[in-house]
Amino acid sequence: MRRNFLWGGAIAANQSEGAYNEDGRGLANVDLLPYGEDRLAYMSGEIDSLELQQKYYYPSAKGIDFYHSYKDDIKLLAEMGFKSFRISIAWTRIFPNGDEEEPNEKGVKFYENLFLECKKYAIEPIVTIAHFDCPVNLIKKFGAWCSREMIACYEKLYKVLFTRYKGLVHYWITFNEINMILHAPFMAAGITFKDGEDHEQVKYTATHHELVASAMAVKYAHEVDPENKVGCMMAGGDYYPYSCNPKDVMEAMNKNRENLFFIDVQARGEYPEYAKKQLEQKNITLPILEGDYELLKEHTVDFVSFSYYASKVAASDSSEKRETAGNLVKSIKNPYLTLSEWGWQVDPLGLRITLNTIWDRYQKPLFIVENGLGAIDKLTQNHEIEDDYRIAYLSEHIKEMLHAIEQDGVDVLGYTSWGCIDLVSAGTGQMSKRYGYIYVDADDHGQGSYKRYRKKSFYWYKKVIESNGAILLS
Ligand code: P53
Repeated sequence: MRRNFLWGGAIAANQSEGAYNEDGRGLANVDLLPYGEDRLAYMSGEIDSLELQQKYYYPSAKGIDFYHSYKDDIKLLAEMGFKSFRISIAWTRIFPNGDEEEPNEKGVKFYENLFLECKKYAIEPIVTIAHFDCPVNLIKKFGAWCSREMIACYEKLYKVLFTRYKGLVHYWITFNEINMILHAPFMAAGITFKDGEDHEQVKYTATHHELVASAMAVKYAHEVDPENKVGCMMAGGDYYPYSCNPKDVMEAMNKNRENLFFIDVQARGEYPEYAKKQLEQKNITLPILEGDYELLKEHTVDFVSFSYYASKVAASDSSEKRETAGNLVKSIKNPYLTLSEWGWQVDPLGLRITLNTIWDRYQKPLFIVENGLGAIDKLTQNHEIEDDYRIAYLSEHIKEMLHAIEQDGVDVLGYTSWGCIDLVSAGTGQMSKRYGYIYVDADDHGQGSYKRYRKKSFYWYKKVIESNGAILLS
């Protein structure tokens, strides 16, 4: 176990800040995801408009009002003993249209103040540069990441961040869940499709641009400050074969590669042969320019981070097997596992397995930057929340992480559980799908006092951090 293990929690700008049009902030793809049944269509790029519409309620507009309450919120995190706090930058606070010459000073200042607040409590910020955000102007102008022009806009963004926050931030993540572009292209990367377009071609074109942008960011971060550590981030969780039928094993291997492909490029610095072959077979051509391969090769990431909510199951013939509900990343139901209230499979041992898979493949320090249970909480009249189910979920998962570290020798930098303070769900737009140690009094329609209350898990996690995890193993 590392001496300075980075215990903490994670949030993202668009799910927490709110204040979507304050202090010069511009509109982003993530603002356009409505609450309700049309949300999924929007996430996947079936969009009828790039404007906000009267007929919808947009939960990100208000978030949990973190933009105004961050000082009090960070104080609560400090009370739990947080060593780290993962946040993300709202791109359109820094560059409202994405292509201005100069950044929006008010936006730059907001994050500076936030980092100073963290510093006050010796909390290390872990900063995701793009957690799904893409300025709407760049979608209209260029078609987002489908265009190479995006790289220069992203470059502008990270240059401001690395120079202005030098010394305040040491851990950076270039793109949140970079593989999510395959499953929710509009939410993850601002991608919309034109009629007749080959979706896979579009997605892998955008992917190449993101991978190049990511390598450029790594390069620049190291130039500005050799203390900077830059990581990639994938939506993790291994696929298991449904059975020992070699066909199922092969299918699981392919499914795993579909996700690991991104990290193979970011951590090893080259397109793996299997990916080149598969893209070729699908007639997909990558928009590779001279110098791209060298850049990818020379500027690999310092650490590999990932989210883990569940393992998944793959079968060569899935027709007769039941799929699980709820998650964007499809899986067949695993008969050995229970499900969360949202139909996500619960598999603590799967976290140890996933850690080992990634460690064996890359031999770079790992960081679990998301993990947690989305569940319904009941606020009692005394403002108490007895979230024993969450404590059970988290302790089982953290225990398996500790086993991976202590018994398997996996190098883990830290653990930031998802939604340490309740926030808007990315998948559903709900507030009622809660992950936090801190309850936020708000409902799915934006009604409530927005007051914060400590849950039972708050006191539990404080003890976990205090003991550096030891209380879970005794
Ligand atoms: P929610 C599923 C759907 C959307 C985003 O998800 C996802 C996933 C899980 O892989 O990824 C991450 O809020 C994401 C967070 C998100 C979290 O999972 O749908 O990085 O932004 O909130 C949890 O329950």
